Amino acid sequence: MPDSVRYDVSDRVAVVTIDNPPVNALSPAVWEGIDKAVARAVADPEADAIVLIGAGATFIAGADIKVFDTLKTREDSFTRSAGTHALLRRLEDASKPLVAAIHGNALGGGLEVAQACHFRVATKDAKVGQPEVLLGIIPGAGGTQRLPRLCGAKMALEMCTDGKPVAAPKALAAGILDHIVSDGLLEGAIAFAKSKVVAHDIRRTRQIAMTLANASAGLDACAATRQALAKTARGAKAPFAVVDAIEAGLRGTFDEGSQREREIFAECVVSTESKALRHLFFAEREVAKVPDVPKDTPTREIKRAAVVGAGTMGGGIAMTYVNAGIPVLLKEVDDAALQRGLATIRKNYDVTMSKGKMTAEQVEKTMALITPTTIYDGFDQMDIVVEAVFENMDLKKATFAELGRVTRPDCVLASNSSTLDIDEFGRASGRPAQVIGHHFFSPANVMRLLEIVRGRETSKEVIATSLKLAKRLGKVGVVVGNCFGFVANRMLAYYMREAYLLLEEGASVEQIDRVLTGFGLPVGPYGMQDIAGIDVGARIRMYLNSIGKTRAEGPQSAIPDRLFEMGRYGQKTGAGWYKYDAPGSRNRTPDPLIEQIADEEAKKRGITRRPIADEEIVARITTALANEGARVLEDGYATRAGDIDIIYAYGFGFPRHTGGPMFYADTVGLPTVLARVKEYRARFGDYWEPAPLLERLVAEGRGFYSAESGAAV
Ligand code: T1G
Repeated sequence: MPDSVRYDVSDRVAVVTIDNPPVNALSPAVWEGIDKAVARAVADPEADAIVLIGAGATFIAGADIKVFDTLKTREDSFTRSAGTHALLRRLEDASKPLVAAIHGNALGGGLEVAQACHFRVATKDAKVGQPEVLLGIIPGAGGTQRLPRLCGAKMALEMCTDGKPVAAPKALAAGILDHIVSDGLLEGAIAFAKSKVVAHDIRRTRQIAMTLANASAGLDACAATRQALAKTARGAKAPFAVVDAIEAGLRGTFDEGSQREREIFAECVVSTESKALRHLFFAEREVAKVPDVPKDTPTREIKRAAVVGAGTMGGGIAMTYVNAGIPVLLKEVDDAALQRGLATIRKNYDVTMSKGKMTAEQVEKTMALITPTTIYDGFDQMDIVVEAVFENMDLKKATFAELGRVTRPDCVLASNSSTLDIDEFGRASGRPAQVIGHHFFSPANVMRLLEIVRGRETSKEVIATSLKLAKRLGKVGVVVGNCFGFVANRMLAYYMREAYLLLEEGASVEQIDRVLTGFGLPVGPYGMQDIAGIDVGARIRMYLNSIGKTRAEGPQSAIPDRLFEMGRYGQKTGAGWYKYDAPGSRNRTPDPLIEQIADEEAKKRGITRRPIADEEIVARITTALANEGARVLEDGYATRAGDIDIIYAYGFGFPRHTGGPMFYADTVGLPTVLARVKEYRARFGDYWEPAPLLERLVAEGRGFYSAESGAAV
C-alpha cells in the first residue's frame, strides 16, 4: 500500500487515512491506496465498518490537477476514467458501512469519493464543493450522477456550475452530509460508523432512486441553468458541459449518465479552455513566489492602518481593510471631503446589505472600524499607511514627505498610484526601504488584484509583508517592477491605443465594446472608461505631456481629450463615449456625435475610414498586449509570464478561459503573433515594433510557456 494511504483498526472500525500533503490530492498512488485499503477492510475480520479520513488540514481537495497534463487525447482520458468509475463502484459496493470523515475541504474528486461512501460526516467548518468548472472541466468521477441523487438536481447544478464551496451546515440540510460531529472528527466518525453497523444500515448513493417528479423538476432546472449561463458564462464552455452531464443522468439510468459524464469529461480535459484555466490555477499560486524574497523572509504584523484620501479609491481601500477586520484611520484634507467619502462607503455597504450579503449590525460593526480624521494625529501608531490622493506627482511627493515625518520608522508606506514613480515617493519620505506601491483596482473593495510595486530600495521585509497582507485582504498580490504604469497600466496603454485607432479607422464604439465583451471581457474599453471616468485618463495624459512622455508609442488619438474638453467624463456626467439617461445612470445609448468626431479626427490624420472586421479588433488588441507583455518580461518588470496573466485576469477581468493575454498568445501561436506585429508595422507604422523576446522565442520555436520544457518565460 502506498505511503500516502495508511490503514489502522480502532475499536473494530478500519480507519483509512489519506496523507498526501499539502491537500491530499488524488494522485494515482492515492487512488490505488484507497482501493486497496477499503478492500482490506472489507476482508478484515477485526473491522465491522470503515472510516475514510484525511491527514493534516483537509479531507481530499480533488484529483491531482497536474495529472491532467498527461492526458493527451480524449480517448486516453476516456479510457482512464473507466478505472476511476469502477474503483468508486467498488467502494460503494463495500459490504461494511463506509463513512467519509470530512474536515477542511472535500472538493472535486474528494467530494466524489465521499459521495461513493455510504455516509458522510463532517466538522461544522468543513466545506464541500465541485469546483471543476473553474478548471474548465466537469466532475469526472461520478459527481454529476451521484450529487443530484443526494441533494437534488437544482442544487447539484448550482454547485457544479458556479464551483463555489458549500459550508457543512448547508450541505447537511441539503442531504449531502449525514451528520456534523461536535467534538473530535475521528471519534465522531467511528461512533457514527458503529451506529450503522448496529442498524445494519448501508446506503449506496447510485441506488437512490430519482423519482419522476424529481427528474422532470431537474430537467426544468437544467433549462433554467442554461438560460442563466448564457448571460454569465462569458464564453466559457465547461459550465454548459456540466449541465449536459447532469441532464443525461436525469433522462437515463445511472450507468447511461456516467457514460455521458465520462465522454464529456474527456472532451473538456483536453480542451484549450481547461489548459488555460489550469494554467491560471498554478500561476495564481506561483505569483506569491518572488525569486529574491525567500519564503521565510520576516514580515510585519499589520494591526492598524491609515488611508490618506477618501475618494473613490481611498474609500474602497478603507473598506477592504475593515472588511478584513483591520481598523482604519481615514484622512481627508477637510471635513466636506471626508463626509463625501464616508457617504460613499455607507452607500456601498447599503447596497451589500440590500443584497442580503451583510446584516445591518454587521455594517455598523464594520463602519465602526473606520475613524475619520482631517489631521495626522495617531499616524505614529500605524503599521501601514496607504496614500490614495489624486494622481499627481507633486501632491503625492508632498504627502510622502509628511508621512515620513508623522509615522514610525518601521511603518510601511504604500502608494495606490496607478502609474507614477515609486522611487520618487521613497526619496520624498526619507525612508525608501519602507516605501512600496499597493496599486488597487477599481472598485478597490471588489477587484481581487493588488499590484505590489517594488522600488529600487524597497526592503524584502516590506515586500513579504505586502504579499502576506494581500492574502489577508482577500487579494491576489503580484509583485512587479517600478516603470511607468507598472505592468497593468503600461500594457493597458497599448490596448487603449489600438481601441482609439480602430475607432478612427472605421470601427464604432459599440462594435469594439461588443466584440471584446464577446471575447469574454466583462466590459469593453469604452464602457470601462465611462465607468472609471474619462477625466482620470485625460489628467494622466496631461501630466505625461507635461513631462514629455506618452503612454504608448504611435499616433495619439485626440478623441478622448476632445470628450474631456467637452466635459463628457462618462457615467458621472451623463455622457462620455455613450449617452446616459442621467448623470450616474448606467443606462447607455450610442451617441452619433462620437462617430462625427471620429470622422473629423480621421480626416485630420488623412485616414479613410473603412469597415473593420470583428476578428481584426480582437487580433490588434491581443497582439498589442502580447507584444508589450513580452517587453515587460524582457525589461524585468514582471517575474513570469504567468504574473502578467494573473494581473489581467484579476485586474481587468481578461477572460479566464483564455488563460490571460500571454497564454492566449501561445494559443494563437507566437509565429502568428509576430507575423501580425510585422503586418501592422507595414500597414500602420514603425511604432509597431516586435519585442526582441517575441522574435527570439519564435526563432527558438518556443512560446511564453514552452510545453516541452514546461518552463515559463
Ligand atoms: N492538485 C494538485 N495540486 C494542488 C491541488 C490539486 N487538486 N490543490 C492544491 N494544490 C497545490 C497548490 O498548487 C499549492 O502548491 C498547494 O497545493 C497548496 O494550495 C475527478 C477532475 C484546496 C482550497 O479544484 O482550491 O477533482 O504552490 O496554495 O490556499 O472530478 O488549493 O504550494 O506548490 O491553494 O490553502 C478539483 C483545488 C480538482 C481544488 C487550498 N479540486 N485546490 O487552498 O492552498 S479536479 C480543486 C484549491 C477533480 C474530479 C475532478 C485550494 C484549496 P504549491 P493552495 P490554500
